[in-house]
Amino acid sequence: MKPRFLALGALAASTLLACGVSLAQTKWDLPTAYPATNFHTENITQFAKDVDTATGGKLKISVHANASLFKAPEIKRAVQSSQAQAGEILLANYANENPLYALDGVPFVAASYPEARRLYDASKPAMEKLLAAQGIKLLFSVPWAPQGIFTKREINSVGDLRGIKWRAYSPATAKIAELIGAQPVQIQQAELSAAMATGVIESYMSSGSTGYDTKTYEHIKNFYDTQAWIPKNAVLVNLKAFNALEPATQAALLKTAAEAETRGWKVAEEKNAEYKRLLTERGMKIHKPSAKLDADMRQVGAVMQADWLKVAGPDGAAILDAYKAKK
Ligand code: PCA
Repeated sequence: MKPRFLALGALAASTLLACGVSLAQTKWDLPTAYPATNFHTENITQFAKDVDTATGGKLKISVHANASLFKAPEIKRAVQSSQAQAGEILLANYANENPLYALDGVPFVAASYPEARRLYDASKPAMEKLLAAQGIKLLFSVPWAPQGIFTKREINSVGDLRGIKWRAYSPATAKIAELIGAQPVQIQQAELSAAMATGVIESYMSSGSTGYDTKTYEHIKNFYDTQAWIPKNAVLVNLKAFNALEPATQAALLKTAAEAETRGWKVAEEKNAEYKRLLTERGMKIHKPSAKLDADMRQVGAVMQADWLKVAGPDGAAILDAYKAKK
């Protein structure tokens, strides 16, 4: 019996080859730092499914959510060093590497979705060039929601935040703490619930989606909708891994990535309102900031913009000018 089976197996394989079906399959890991139910992760999971379909199963991407494979600040290096072929990062986390990564985290540069889109368009060529020099290709980028302040106490001005324990997720959110006299602690989203439960922090800036994902409403009851900036995540791929794909697979991947970007921007905006509704239902008070709080935050933003320009130099100024010219 055995030789007959072998012969049949060989026949099946040669038939597949004769039909032009390649059996080669590439498998990639894609670590992310946010939970599986977060809208970014859902979008990436859909992207991975679509890539599978579009490449006829030739490229399989495994999404590893919730910082299970690498912690948020490690994902970029993992992609750069081929420990993971792809990955999702929060650009603003890498502000200390290059000011370009910091730009969408500077308060009041781009605080509405149309502004965030224009800022993305204005900075994308330089961003792609910077990433390429690091052996990375940008697949797509999707925004979070406008950032507001979660705080235990009700506040009227930034003075009311002086001395409080403040969670920072990026160099910029730590800088805000410094400027308003709060005490910053760097904590990524995957550890945020625990940090609130143990009283390590009593305030932070982020979006409604993170407030919801981390069950912030169980510990903190106020959200001040300052709409200060819109940070973005980016899905990256190692350039060598990308270049190793067949041209048709590359094309299918890029097309699917473009679709994921369009879908991501749409869903981000739709979910912004929904997350605020969900937070309200769970007992969170969503406040419009007082005129004083708004003015205080804008002053913080002005200081940070001036600082950013100093560090980013003429290249940075050119990007900001291009963005402002599109306004
Ligand atoms: N959520 C992420 C980053 C920006 C956001 O809205 C966080 O808080 O970690």
